[in-house]
Amino acid sequence: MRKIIIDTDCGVDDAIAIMIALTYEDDVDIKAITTVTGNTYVDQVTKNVLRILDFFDKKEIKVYKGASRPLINKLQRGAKIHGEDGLGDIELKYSERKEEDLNAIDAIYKISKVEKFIDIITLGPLTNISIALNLYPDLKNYINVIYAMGGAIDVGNVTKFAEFNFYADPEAVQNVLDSKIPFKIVPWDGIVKNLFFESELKKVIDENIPSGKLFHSLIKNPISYTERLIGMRTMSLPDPIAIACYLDESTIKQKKRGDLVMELGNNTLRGSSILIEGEDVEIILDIYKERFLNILNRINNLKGGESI
Ligand SMILES: [Ca+2]
Repeated sequence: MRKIIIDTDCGVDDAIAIMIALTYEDDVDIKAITTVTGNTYVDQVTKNVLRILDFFDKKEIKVYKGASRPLINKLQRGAKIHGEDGLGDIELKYSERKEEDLNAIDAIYKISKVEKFIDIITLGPLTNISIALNLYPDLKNYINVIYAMGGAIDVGNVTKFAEFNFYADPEAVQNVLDSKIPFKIVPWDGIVKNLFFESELKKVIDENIPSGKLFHSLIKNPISYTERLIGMRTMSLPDPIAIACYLDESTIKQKKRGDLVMELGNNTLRGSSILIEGEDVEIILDIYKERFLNILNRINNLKGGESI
């Protein structure tokens, strides 16, 4: 069984990605969920993860709070597409649970060292992983792969050139690249091609069961936001696609290898990931949409607690 840590800045699509991961409990052992500032601030991110886990009565999964800000960049949060609370401001009960006493950075090290070997799936900025690698240089020996939603090869979503997770903390990404830990990325470009219509998501996820109700209330805010922008009731699902590619590689339609260099200068390219000749990074470029929708459909099997 694969042992994983999910590192997240839990917005709407992270929450859906976590829900997908919960449906793979026979294949993967979620050793921890670690949190980081990104879509929203880390305190809220941590609360959001606990809210989602509580809903599905997964209180055995431990949550560790991580970095409150990027290494160098000024503190900033993601787009309002995720609402004020990062989860689209839905009425989802707050947990009475708290995160663990241990912080995310120490947890990543400790769990990786004990478990030998761990897969880390990152759905937010790479700040926690970077600090952990800095603090514990031997950590790299205990990680199989870092599987990241992040980066942009051609077109970004924050600037013309940069994708949010990598843009938010580019030095952290460069630290991870320098560590030479096997690194696989699902960049924005590979995902942007796949906008999902609300109507099509309604066919995939049953609105009349608790897990489906949660799913559809989560996507409401991003879909309305996208409608205001482009006039179509659609949304992108970057984190769910990234975790689906990790959980079931047959989702991947096209990938290639290369090296990445982060642009770290204070210029208009800052935070962009530049593809150069090399072999170090696997870049997932496209997916089979139908296969992904089948994976998303597993959310219907999740036993939710109370309906919302
Ligand atoms: Ca995210």
